[in-house]
Amino acid sequence: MSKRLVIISNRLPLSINKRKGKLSYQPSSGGLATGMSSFYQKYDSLWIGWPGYAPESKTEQQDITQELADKKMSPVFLSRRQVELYYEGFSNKTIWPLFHYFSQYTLYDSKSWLAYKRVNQIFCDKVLEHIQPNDILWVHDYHLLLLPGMIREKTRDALIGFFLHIPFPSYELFRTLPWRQEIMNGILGADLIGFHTYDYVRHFLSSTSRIVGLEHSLARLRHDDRVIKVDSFPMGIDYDKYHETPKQDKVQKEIKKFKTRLKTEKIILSIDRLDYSKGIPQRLEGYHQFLHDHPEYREKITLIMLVVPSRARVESYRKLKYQLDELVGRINGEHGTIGWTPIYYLYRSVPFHVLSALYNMSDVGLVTPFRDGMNLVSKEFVASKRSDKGGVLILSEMAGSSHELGEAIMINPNNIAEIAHAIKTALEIPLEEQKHTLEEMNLKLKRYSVKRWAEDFMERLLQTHGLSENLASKKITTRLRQFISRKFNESKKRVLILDYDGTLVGYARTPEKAKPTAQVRSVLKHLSQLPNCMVIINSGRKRETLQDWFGDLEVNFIAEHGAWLKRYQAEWFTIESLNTAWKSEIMPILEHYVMRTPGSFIEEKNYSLVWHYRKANVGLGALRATELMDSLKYMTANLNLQVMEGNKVIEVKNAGVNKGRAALRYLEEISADFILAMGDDWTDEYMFRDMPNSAYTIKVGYHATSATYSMRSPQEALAFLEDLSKSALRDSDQS
Ligand code: ADQ
Repeated sequence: MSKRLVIISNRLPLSINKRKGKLSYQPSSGGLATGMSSFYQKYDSLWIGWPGYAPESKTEQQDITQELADKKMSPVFLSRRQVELYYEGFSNKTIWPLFHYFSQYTLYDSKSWLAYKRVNQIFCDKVLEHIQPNDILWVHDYHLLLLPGMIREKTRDALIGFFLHIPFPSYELFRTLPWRQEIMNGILGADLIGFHTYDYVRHFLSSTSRIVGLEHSLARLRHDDRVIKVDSFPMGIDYDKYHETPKQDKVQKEIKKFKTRLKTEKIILSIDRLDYSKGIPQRLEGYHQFLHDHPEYREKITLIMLVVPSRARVESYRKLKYQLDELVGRINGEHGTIGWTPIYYLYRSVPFHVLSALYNMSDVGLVTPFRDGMNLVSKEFVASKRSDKGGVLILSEMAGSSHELGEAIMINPNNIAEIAHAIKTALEIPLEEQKHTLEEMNLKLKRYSVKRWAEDFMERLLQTHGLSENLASKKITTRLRQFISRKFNESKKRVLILDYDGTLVGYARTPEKAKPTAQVRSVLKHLSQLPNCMVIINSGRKRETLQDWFGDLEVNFIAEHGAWLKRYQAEWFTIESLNTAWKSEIMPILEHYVMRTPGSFIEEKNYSLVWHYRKANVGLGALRATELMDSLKYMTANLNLQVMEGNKVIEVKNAGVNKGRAALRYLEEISADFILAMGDDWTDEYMFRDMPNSAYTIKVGYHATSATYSMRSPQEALAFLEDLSKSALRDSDQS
């Protein structure tokens, strides 16, 4: 079956109007719709979303559904109340302000949260109504943060991508949301989570670690036996459209018209949706100051300010509108002359050819948001320029696009004087320099267009799903379990090599809690008492600890990651005599890190030193661990030592000592016909790799591994071992 792309976003890419009792449908040519257009040919497709229109009757609703089905769209109809609470409420009064760092506008209202959940559920139901086995689902933006998780709950195997078009805030802000855990789980339902910039990726990963306790490795998370990839995909624009349209006669006519009317030498352009995140008042203040500081420019320049009405039912937006009206009036009143208006202010949406004319004819693009996920206006301004003419972009460093358009004049939107100064600089940059800068920026925008962006996202989504499938393929099945159990019972000489922490028990935060439970001891006892069954506990723990916990059982030991061995009823011994003089050199480094990382501590073992940071602050611990790894690698280069990173520990020990080598020492002495090795962390990989091909190797936890099979958790591992001992007993009773 061929693949189908299902796009799910708050709004469908069209608007519906009713005039004289007749419905009309206008497609919207927003960036997203353009980005997706290349897939319409490649895949069959469907777009699910709210049509932004409330049908007046059931029949009208059916007519719209029918009409949209022909356009490969499926509408989600919302009641007036739902729009008020979910869209204007939770989406635009909670998530939008908080994610843009406007905590003063953020409302924490449980009623709108419930409506948000409800509407996400309605979207989910609509998706489930349409979904087919091979579909690729791509969920968009902050209105649908819960949707990936809701879909995942119903269809474990769905392939889901999620892209957030606005910033993801730092953990300090995100944590203020009372519903942070549910929102996080919602997003984590996706296989691929995309943001515009790497900063947002970082913020998101910091929240997953602190809120859900998920640690990433190279921005990959393992969650619920899936691999989730988090990555940045800076959204582009339809470059050719913006670059070519200004050539059209219609646009050129528009430009002429504007120029004759304005009569000034230079034009500065400001275009936004009406939003407090866009920094429009500060921009006006900057322009005001510029006019004040440089009277020589009066009557020579005009600022065209185009503002698109938006979210007019939300109070903070209405207030902003009054503020702008007042500011524009004040500046025009103060500086204007008969025949010259400093600010040409339009509060409306304009057709594309007018937009294109404005972009093309303006000398300076002034883009000063406080926060902006990406900001397409800055890209559109650059792409609409032809390099033979020139043009200068002034851009806020808080816009996502500032990462790509580094050649622009960067400003801090809170610094009015800097904005004023940037305007002066922009007006005076020599034409040659302008052309060169534009060329550089145009090149980047052409290369990473919105189509490339969408293709890139889709390609990565399919790859990530492949990783999950690979992981899933190692998952042990009931049949395999039974097979191993049968082999175990049939064998004459059986060896079980078992790691302890993370394999038989979960990781404990205190030494007291790390002790073996009665169940663990009982399973080990029964296994070790089976005829011809050798049990080896292969742990990183100190030999004294193992002796203390399991010394009374008929088990064998490997302690300290292979430095010490002990056969049942025999003495501890080392494989070779190891030199530990290096400890005095390494210890001061670790002590330094203990001082710098509250909560961390050092454990000294006979042949190794371990720095533990499980109890340190998560972010700080990870940061210090990276630093420590770097300095240790440098320090140990000539010392025949190895530095190993385990689960929240860094261990330094003599090279050549590892769990695999020690396990082989046992295996060399007996000819086993059944070997089972189980472990969970990085250090156990040595053991998995060194085992003979005939051995059954099982990784506990769904992580990348060289073991043949994976199991979910220590509970599952313990239950498996318990079954093994019981079935062996049954088997021996019967024979
Ligand atoms: P927006 O906040 O809407 O988008 P932006 O990226 O600048 O901000 O996109 C605005 C779009 O509206 C542009 O394509 C622009 O051409 C168009 N537009 C603006 N004024 C117009 C007018 N008067 N008439 C007609 N069209 C007009 C959100 C995030 C951004 C992110 C985008 C895409 O807030 O950070 O870049 O999504 O992910």
